[in-house]
Amino acid sequence: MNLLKEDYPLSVQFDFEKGELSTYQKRAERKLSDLSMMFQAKEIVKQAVAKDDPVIYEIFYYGFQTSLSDMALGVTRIQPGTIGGEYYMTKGHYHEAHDQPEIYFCVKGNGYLLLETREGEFRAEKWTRGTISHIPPMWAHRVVNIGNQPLVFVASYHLAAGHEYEPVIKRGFLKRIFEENGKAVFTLNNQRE
Ligand code: S6P
Ligand code: ZN
Repeated sequence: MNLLKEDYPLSVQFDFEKGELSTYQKRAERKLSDLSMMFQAKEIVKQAVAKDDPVIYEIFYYGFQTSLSDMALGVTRIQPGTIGGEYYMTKGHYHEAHDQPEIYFCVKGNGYLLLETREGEFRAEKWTRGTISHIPPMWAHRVVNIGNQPLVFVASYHLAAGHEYEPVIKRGFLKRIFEENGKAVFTLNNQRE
């Protein structure tokens, strides 16, 4: 095989202190305004967006593309906090490609990985530092930070997976997680179509 420059091994560094990749190709920020449809308390969200539109999470990306393969790393750092009592979380998505799984590795913080199929199967995986979860194909996935520090996780996936957000924007997940007297409480999402 004739190796091209991109076909050689490559390593990147994760900074445990900061909870981010030291080397990344792209960094993205998701503010409350990017997530306004996701939270239950739409009126409170509107006010908070008008006031200071806080950053809910950031993602640091690194893509490894060789002549035969593509893999990506995404490090997500979710800030602690609630809006209308509901914990900060990622938007959540399905993969466009129906045969694409993903690995999530929680490296900092506490929370839940919520998973759901289009047929309505639902799972909530409890996360503490060190939990590694396999997300099978066809399961939507969202991470919720229920702690009082940032929750950081590393995602490993194929770029070919693609992201589909529409169904989650429309339906949300079966359950939401609220803070009640310092505890995480699951409630049924009553805004489903
Ligand atoms: C990509 C992977 C993650 C998320 C990131 C943000 O397949 O699952 O890198 O993109 O955690 O979540 P979301 O739902 O806004 O894409
Ligand atoms: Zn994904």
